[in-house]
Amino acid sequence: MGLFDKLAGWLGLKKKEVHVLCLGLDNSGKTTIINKLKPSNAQTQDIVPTIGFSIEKFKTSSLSFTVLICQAKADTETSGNITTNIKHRRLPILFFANKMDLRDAISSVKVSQLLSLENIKDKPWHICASDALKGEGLQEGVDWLQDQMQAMKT
Ligand SMILES: Nc1nc2c(ncn2[C@@H]2O[C@H](COP(=O)(O)OP(=O)(O)O)[C@@H](O)[C@H]2O)c(=O)[nH]1
Ligand SMILES: [Mg+2]
Repeated sequence: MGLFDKLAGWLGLKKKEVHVLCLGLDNSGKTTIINKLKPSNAQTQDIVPTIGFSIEKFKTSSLSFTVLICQAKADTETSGNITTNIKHRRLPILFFANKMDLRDAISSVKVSQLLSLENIKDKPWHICASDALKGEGLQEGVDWLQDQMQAMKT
């Protein structure tokens, strides 16, 4: 990082850039969640099914996020490569138990039990119940992710 970039960072003009990988079943609401995190004038009105993968960006008060959204069909291969890549790193994992507004939705506690999240001991993780249509629960998750990312050295 050059001196100018560092100065801009110290002055709060330049946000720290972080990369996030977004994985989940087809139709689970990944694109809707990311879309809702963008400023309202940048949000898309019609969300179309993601073909292959999509790169999205949004900002929080102190970070600039670049999100890679993988389509679930491609996920097996991609996840394999990624798993090898991140297995030994203490990267934070944020889970959204989305579509909580649906009548038969199960609670985030139950979701974490079903996924055995308590077995994840080597990475910080957090689960939020969310309703991406209304935008509920998203901020809580992103605030957690922001704290985790800021705590990381690089
Ligand atoms: N009821 C409900 N529908 C949702 C929610 N989040 C997304 N959806 C809908 O689920 C469908 C799939 O969403 P999309 O973001 O394309 O899923 P993706 O395949 O994971 O990117 C769309 O019709 C969304 O409007 C939610 O929290 N509640
Ligand atoms: Mg999508």
